[in-house]
Amino acid sequence: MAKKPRATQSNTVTIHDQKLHRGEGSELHQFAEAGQPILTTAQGGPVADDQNSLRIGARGPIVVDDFHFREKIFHFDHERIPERVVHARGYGAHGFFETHQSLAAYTKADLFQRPGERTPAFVRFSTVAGNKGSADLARDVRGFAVKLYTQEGNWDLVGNNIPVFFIQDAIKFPDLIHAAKQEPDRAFPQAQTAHDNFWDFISLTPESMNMIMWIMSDRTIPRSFRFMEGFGVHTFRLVNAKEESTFVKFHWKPKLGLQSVAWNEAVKINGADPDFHRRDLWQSIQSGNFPEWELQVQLFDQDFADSFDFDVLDPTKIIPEEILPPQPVGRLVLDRMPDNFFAETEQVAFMTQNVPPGIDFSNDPLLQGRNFSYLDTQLKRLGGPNFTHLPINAPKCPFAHFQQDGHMAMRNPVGRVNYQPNSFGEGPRESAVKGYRHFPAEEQGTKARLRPESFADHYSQARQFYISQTSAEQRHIAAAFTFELAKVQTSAIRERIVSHLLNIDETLASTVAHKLGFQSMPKPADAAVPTRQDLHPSPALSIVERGPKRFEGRKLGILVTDGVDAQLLNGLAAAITKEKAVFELIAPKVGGVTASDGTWVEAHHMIDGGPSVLFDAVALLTSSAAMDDLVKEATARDFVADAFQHCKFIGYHQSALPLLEKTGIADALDEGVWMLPGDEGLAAFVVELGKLRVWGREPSVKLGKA
Ligand code: HDE
Repeated sequence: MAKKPRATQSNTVTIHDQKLHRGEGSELHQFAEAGQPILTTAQGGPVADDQNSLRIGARGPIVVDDFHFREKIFHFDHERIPERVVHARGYGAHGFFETHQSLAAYTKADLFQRPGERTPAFVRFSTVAGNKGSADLARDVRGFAVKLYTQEGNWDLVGNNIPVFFIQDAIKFPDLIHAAKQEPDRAFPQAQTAHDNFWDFISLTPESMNMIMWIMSDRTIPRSFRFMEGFGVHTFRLVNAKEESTFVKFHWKPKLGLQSVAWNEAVKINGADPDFHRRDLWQSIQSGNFPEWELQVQLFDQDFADSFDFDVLDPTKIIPEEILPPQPVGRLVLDRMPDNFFAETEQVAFMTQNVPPGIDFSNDPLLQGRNFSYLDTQLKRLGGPNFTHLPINAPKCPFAHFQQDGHMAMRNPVGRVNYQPNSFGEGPRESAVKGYRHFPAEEQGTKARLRPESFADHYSQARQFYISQTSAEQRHIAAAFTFELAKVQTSAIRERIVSHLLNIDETLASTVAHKLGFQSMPKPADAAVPTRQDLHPSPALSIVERGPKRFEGRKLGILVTDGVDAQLLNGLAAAITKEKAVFELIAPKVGGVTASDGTWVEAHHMIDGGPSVLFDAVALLTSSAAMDDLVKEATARDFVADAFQHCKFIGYHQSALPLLEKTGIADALDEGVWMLPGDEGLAAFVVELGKLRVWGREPSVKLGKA
């Protein structure tokens, strides 16, 4: 039987209340007997009436005998577990990692031995500061946590979409996070760093300057999880079968290139679709467009580490790819959404200390601190030590140990023996050959609370990041600093940040100071080490330089009206599909429109619910007859104005000219605004879309010339 009758059924049940309690041929029973399973309590007892609690008389009190009611409400009351203290809002998917190049020379880790080998994977992306229900497009670092279910146990590479971090020592993590999250007395702002506490802490923490440049760049407003890089951040070790160690940094590179949104776009997306990133991942996986990343490794030895300009143990520094080119190892593909968000994405427990034999840690103090933290956090969040019994956390390789009992134990040792050594020859034993052996690094030194001198340069790489950006990206960084600091009420904090910026780039500092209305410039911040001017720009640090070459994987929003030229619409739809991109139709009414050939075209959105910020480019396939009404729609004008302001490509049917005029852009049409089908044809338009943005337009849009 179809699901729909349930609602009707429940009404019927309410009306026939008395009849049900007597159990006389209740309709619920008829329903269940017609093919659906019978509803039961968690103990398996069949339920006769799930609509009314047990009471004395129709208007009398509820009685404690109602074990079904008690159990149902009890369970509901306990549905929530503590959200993650950081990275609370996240979204995950299943997939696999496929090794392409054997890394056997560097590591004995089983998953890297054989080209072609696939390892099951689960990945969770997240924002850091916001609570579970916050919006996707907050300006924030994105978590990029990968669990690989290897044949030698789970390997968790718990990374971010930015290769550096704010702090050099894990002991500062609670301070950083307290300052970044909502202020404790007022509980706002949520999911935002644009407030006094955050910038106060940052202004007093010069080691965060490199990270701050990344945070103020468009890296923190990615267009999609699918178009961002992931980084292991720390230096790790690979250890091979001869027990030789090589240092390594891990990078995930998205196959479809990097892409971010504009800040003004992010602000609007958060209102139009707070689940923008979730929906994007869901839609692409459900439609078979599986996101893919290449795993690349930067490998180096102690000699390189000794000769490198910065300390490889300092997590606020990168090793530029131009100095140490990363090598491809394999690919990560996400091809399946979880069956249940809570069971998998919420309960997945990532832990940096989960490493297989052949992968080891370096002395990065942040990494070592993390290795402490992640086990604790799972105990608190998941309520007991048996969280590895949850299917999402359980290894997918054979495992055997004597850990037993505890809350929710689902697998206890079988048999008499639960210890070793034992004289019965029962149970698992350790293996000196196959077991994990920590790299026998020689360590010595004085026990003290120390920070190495080699961690002291806080500005040089921040400067290098800035000078590696295109001019559009540099403008965005200046605008982001201005936006954030304009929300800071304490002027001394604003000044302190500008004093740091003076050590990074004077033009950036003065632009920000000017926009904030400073009367005079502060002095540059005291620097332990002067900023190096000799570091070369690293194009790998620019999103625009690492953008896609094609429109593949992107989304075109097509605004249609009654009378839309059917041939043009079909042609554009075909060209977009051929490009492996997708399109959605936006219409004055969500039902749809009648095309020029009389066919009915269903729309995906009404204009109000489908603003152009949700799309990578737009097309206006209107008709003259519909124009009078359309130009009067504020949402239609916003659709065009925003697309133009956000430097997007716009294709239009000539009938849409009045809409361009009403929007005030008819005089400003540039190479990004195409009349369709145009002389060059639709295929040429779609090729052009691969550029994603007309950055040359941006200065004029900002000056309000348009
Ligand atoms: Fe985390 N971090 N972190 N972190 N982190 C957590 O673990 C912590 C750091 C990262 O999708 C927590 O299960 C400390 C760097 C991701 O479930 C917690 C320090 C990087 C996720 C924790 C750091 C990360 C977390 C909270 C300073 C990038 C989400 C919930 C030393 C390389 C994983 C949880 C998921 C989550 C501690 C710094 C990435 C409290 C103490 C650096 C992607 O254990």
